[in-house]
Amino acid sequence: MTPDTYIDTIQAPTLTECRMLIRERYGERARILNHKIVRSGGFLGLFSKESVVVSVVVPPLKIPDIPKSLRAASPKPADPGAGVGEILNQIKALGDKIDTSLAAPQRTAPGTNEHGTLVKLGDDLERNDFSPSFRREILERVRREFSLEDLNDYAEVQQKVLAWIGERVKIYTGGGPYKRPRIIVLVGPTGVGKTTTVCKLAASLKYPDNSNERLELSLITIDMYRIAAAKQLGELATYLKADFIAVEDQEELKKELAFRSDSFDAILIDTVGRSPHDSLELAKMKKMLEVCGPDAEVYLTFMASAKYNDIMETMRQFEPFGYRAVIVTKLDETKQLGNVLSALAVYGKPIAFVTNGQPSTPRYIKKAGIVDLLTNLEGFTLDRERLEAYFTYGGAYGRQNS
Ligand SMILES: Nc1nc2c(ncn2[C@@H]2O[C@H](COP(=O)(O)OP(=O)(O)OP(=O)(O)O)[C@@H](O)[C@H]2O)c(=O)[nH]1
Ligand SMILES: [Mg+2]
Repeated sequence: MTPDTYIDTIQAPTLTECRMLIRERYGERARILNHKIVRSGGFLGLFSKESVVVSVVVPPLKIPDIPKSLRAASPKPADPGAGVGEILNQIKALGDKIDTSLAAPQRTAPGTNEHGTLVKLGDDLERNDFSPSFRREILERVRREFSLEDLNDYAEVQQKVLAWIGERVKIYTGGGPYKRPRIIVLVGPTGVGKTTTVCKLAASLKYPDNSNERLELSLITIDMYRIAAAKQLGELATYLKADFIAVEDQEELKKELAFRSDSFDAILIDTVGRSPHDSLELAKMKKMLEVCGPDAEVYLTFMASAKYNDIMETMRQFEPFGYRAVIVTKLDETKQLGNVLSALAVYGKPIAFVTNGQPSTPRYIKKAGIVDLLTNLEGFTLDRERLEAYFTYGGAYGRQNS
């Protein structure tokens, strides 16, 4: 590199604005090497703003010994040809200085004509663990519904994509009016938080919102051998002045349910965690739960951090239980939710609750809400008011120009 060639960094809210600044400052001679998305400002990770940092190679005004190809204004990666070795070293050093945790891809992927927005969007979706087919579907729709010019507005593309993702997820609104007693059953793989969630549900049912009413609850576990579960439920039952019993088989469950049919408002049943691969045990448990009757509200419980394929397998294998909705646990343990949202979109199963903390108190369980779920997506800046309005009244994110 000649002594006068140097690297500059430009920061602006969007890539388009960076380009304008570069052109203003250097005309056509500066070359974009890479761009990265960075976040700045904000409080506790909230309200921070994304901006784009572009690094450019600025050659001297007279550059007789630099190959012609390097002078092109198009943002191709640096040609590692004659005389640019040093530039590459500088770029490397520069790369270390820029926050790469939110690194965006090259605007134009090498060897493709893909618009930078599509490349970045694909990356953002991948970073959030959306399944490959879900990502493809979203990118196809963006290609179809956005003009090349509109693609330059990444914020707007994001809002629409958020709306489309939200459209694919159903929130459980069902239930009520319930037959008394309500029978609530939680099934799911081992260790996902079923027992803890039963406790949270019981505690929130006991003291309904905005009411002085106190419900009569019964807690039943069919997990007799799990001392910890029995202890957890037993202690909660004492605290809530609820009934608690452990049953061993279908006969016993049937008898105990019949015995309780008149005296309780709700019966919550905690089940043994079962691997979705253990078809035999799953079939046994399904048989046992048949005595709960067709009105029983069965919920499938799984963890937010489970892999997409595992969630798909779980949803498939537990299908025979006729679960009405899912409960997604341990939202506090992951920043990615695309896995969950993609699987829910494929299965069309509604989501009823999310849990977000170990303590067995109602504070750590919430009714699921679309915009809340979308808020969990990393790298997406959400216009909450607009999305809330969209999901309440519909319409604002339809096809462009229609
Ligand atoms: N971080 C976090 N941990 C949770 C949450 N819910 C449950 N846990 C923890 O997950 C672990 C397993 O919880 P359990 O309620 O015993 O899970 P389970 O599904 O009943 O497990 P098995 O009965 O063994 O299948 C415990 O350490 C819980 O404290 C949650 O929302 N967030
Ligand atoms: Mg348990």
